[in-house]
Amino acid sequence: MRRLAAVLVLVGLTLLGLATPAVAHNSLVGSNPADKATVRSSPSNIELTFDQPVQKGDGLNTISVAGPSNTGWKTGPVNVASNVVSASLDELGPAGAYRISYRIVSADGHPVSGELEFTLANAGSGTSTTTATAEEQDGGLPIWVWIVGAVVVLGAGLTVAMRIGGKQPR
Ligand SMILES: [Cu+2]
Repeated sequence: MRRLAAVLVLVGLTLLGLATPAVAHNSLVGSNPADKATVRSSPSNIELTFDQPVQKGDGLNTISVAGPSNTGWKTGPVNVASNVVSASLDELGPAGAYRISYRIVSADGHPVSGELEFTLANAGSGTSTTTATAEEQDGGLPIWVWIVGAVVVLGAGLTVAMRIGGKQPR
């Protein structure tokens, strides 16, 4: 019975922990271009609208655009006007699927990132800046994953060492 109570408390705390960020963090409520939209020509600006104000600051908020074949496309400095985050966009190139990746700092100080997609119907005259955005790799794995990984590797190493040690009769 005591164990069951402990499990229920744990489940309750876990649910609370999962539910809290959704309430506190900013969430995207609209954009231009809209997610999954098809645009006739290259948009000159990207605009993301959130449900709460976004924190201003140098380098705090980023918007990047990737195109067909993992090409990168140049965006201007990120502007924050209350709950709207925007950046200018240089002319795009080939027609096809483009992806907008953003990372912003919520009103509560936590980072929020996400992606939107749009399709360019008519090719523009622009040229891509880079292949693949470095942005995405650095946001990938939180530090604790590396720590847990290191502990697992260490544990496995110790187990192997003890087994080898145990097999030797001398
Ligand atoms: Cu938060």
